[in-house]
Amino acid sequence: MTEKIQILMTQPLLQSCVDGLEERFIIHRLYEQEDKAEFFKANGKNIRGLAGHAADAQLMDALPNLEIIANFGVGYDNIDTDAAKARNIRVTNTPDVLNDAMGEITIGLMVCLARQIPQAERYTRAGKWPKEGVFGLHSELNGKTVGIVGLGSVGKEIATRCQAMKMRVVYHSRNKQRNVPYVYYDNLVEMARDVDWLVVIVPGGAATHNLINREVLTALGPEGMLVNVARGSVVDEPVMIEMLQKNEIGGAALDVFADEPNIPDTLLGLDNVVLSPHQGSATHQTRYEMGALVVANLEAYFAGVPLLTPVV
Ligand code: 8YV
Repeated sequence: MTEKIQILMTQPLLQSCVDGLEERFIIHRLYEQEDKAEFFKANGKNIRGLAGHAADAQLMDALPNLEIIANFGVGYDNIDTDAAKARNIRVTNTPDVLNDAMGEITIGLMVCLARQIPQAERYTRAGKWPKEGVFGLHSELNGKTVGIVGLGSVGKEIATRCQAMKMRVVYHSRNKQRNVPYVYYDNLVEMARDVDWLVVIVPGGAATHNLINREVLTALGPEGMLVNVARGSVVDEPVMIEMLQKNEIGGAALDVFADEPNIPDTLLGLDNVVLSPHQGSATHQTRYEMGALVVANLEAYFAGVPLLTPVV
């Protein structure tokens, strides 16, 4: 009987994913190791695969026989792909299976922000309705223009749902896409100036760091609404907070933050924001599919068949 391949889990993962991994591989849990240096000394050489959300060059060096990193997530900005390439390590992610969940949460956040549902809920629970009267009026999505920053597979799901909300959709991305019925802007600032809503869904990483900066937010303006379901790093967070405080942008619905899970107190204290703790893909069915893809990629690699969703 051939020996089971050894896999390192860098973070706790969904139980169905862990079960799938355990069926096929020997699993080591890095997050349970008190003495990591000792752990690497004893096991580092035996580990051939990694499942988790993050891997830097230092971790790769501690695993000299690592062959594949299966990222639990579509975004792989926490994986040093250059370091992986240099060491001949393959990298996979979990695209597409989360597109619908991402589309849904984006619309949910937009409706919450426009209609002030969380604020109204807080008002109702605090018993203010009988004491202070009706909650007040707010805006709606219908008839507004939304600019999508990053029209990838998730961006497209957001776009069709925005159309269902009777919004006009335009987009900005590095290149104009063929067979897309939305107006394209090659200039992000110009798009921000022309839209009521800006929805950010580009990959994280150096190329998009602080893409949504003061100039873009100033163009979006005091009535403009920002939605970030991508990565906290894509928005200049201190600038966004300052502009929200001064009502220089209308509001923000945020699922992602610069230093998760830490959110600045100034942001937590604002009433023109809707905050969500990185819940974009967090549904039972989507996370199950993401976990299954992590297992399937590792299985394919060690069976010597093509990877299902490679990035490197
Ligand atoms: C998850 C994500 O938060 O897929 C991504 O890029 O950000 C999310 O789906 C994460 O990867 C898994 O916990």
